[in-house]
Amino acid sequence: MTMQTLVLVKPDGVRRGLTGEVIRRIEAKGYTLAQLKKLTATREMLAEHYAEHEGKPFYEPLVEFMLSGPVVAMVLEGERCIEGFRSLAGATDPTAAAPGTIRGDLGRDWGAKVQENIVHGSDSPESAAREIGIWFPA
Ligand code: D4T
Repeated sequence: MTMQTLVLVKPDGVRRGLTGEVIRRIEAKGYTLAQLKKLTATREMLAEHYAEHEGKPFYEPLVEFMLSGPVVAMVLEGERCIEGFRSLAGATDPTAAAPGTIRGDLGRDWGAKVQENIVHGSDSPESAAREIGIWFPA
């Protein structure tokens, strides 16, 4: 089966008008956009999506941030697209993320309780399958 990954342009990326720039980088890299939609998440979706972070100090700020506006959700396809998109996105902390990456070029620390880092990408085939089920239910 073709490898797939879930990508989100988070509320900061959508608010700042960076959706097109993120898609441009994905397409320029050569991955296929299999599905795309704009939506506002619910608390239920985020509780599932971020279950691994429940109880951490940044969990509540993270959920509030992800509820603060619409996101653009995408399913990408392509050989090794999970690691490929993580490489395009760069490190979680946008201050430390390498220049040339989405977070390194377009993100910064705004002094908030949670890092606003523009995009999310699944980190394994298992996460991708689980997350695609949350954002694109059958
Ligand atoms: P996502 O999941 O958004 O693609 O980001 P990462 O895979 O790079 O990071 P993550 O799941 O570890 O964290 C999810 C989300 O929480 C924010 N965060 C994370 C934060 O504000 N402070 C922290 O210490 C960590 C670990 C950033 C992304």
